[in-house]
Amino acid sequence: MQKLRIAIQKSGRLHEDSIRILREAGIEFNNGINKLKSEAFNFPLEVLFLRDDDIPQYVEDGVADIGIIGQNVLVEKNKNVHIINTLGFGKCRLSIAVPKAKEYSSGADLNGLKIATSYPHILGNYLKENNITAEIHEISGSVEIAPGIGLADAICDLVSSGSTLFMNGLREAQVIFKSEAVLISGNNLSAEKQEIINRLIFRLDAVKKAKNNKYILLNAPNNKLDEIIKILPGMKSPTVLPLAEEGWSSVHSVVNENDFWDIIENLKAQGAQGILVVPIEKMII
Ligand code: PRT
Ligand code: ZN
Repeated sequence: MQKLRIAIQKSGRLHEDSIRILREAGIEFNNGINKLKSEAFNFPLEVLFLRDDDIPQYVEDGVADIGIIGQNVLVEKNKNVHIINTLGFGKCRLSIAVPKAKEYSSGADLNGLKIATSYPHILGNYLKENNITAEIHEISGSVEIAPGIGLADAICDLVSSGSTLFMNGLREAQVIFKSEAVLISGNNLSAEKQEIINRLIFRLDAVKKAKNNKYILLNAPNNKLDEIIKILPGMKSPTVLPLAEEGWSSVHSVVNENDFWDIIENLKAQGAQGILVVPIEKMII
């Protein structure tokens, strides 16, 4: 039987979350400490541990079938691979930053500047689309120190909390790209490998849905049941069970994280009591 090969980051910001989502999908393997690859014990998957920058090329070449990387790397490397799922972690933005004291009101203020970055492709496209003429100075690391040492007038780098910019006397002027970790795939995979990918995606989706939803249990007076059921959509419809105490029922349902507090307030207003909310581990609709 064929095995699917997935490339994940060997060490760095995406390493742990990449391992975590595979484990949440029930796939067990040894992690990549001092290892180049690891075979899953209970799923037809082989995990390759690589530098994130190399993953798009490996997936394009078919050395790995799928991979987990930041969209920033995917777009910068511009390889012949496609996104099959977004993964909800590794969120950051690629931004142009200028020294704190420098005036910035629009992209036009970048004209004539020298901008240091490790993302020449994404920055180049942004400048072209916005008719800005600036010089791109490509450097591979410690981009944030470039203005301070006189290497550039501005930088274009990844930002999450903003504290690196702050500590280097820089100010975020313009977000040019928003990124999160994605699952990518190469082209022309065998039907057998595609089938394994489908199984993996099914599991990842079940985990994602579970995280976005909560299981809710409450006690409702029977004379308010109709109103309470209207507030709780459930997967099909809520479960209603009689309580030992006359005139009361126990209602069980699933609610979405986004509507959560509105729903709780409405339920209380309708006389619901003893409301319990519990996390869901996996959710298959
Ligand atoms: O060794 P390898 O090449 O595999 O790793 P790497 O050093 O190239 O990448 P790594 O581990 O730093 O980041 C991997 C991926 O994590 C990136 O490609 C992004 O998709 C994602 N990510 C999310 C980030 C950040 N947040 C982030 N804040 N990558 C880098 N940073 C850096 C940024 O470059 C800057 O130096 O963190 C600093 C800014 O952070 P704040 O919080 O101070 O704003
Ligand atoms: Zn890297």
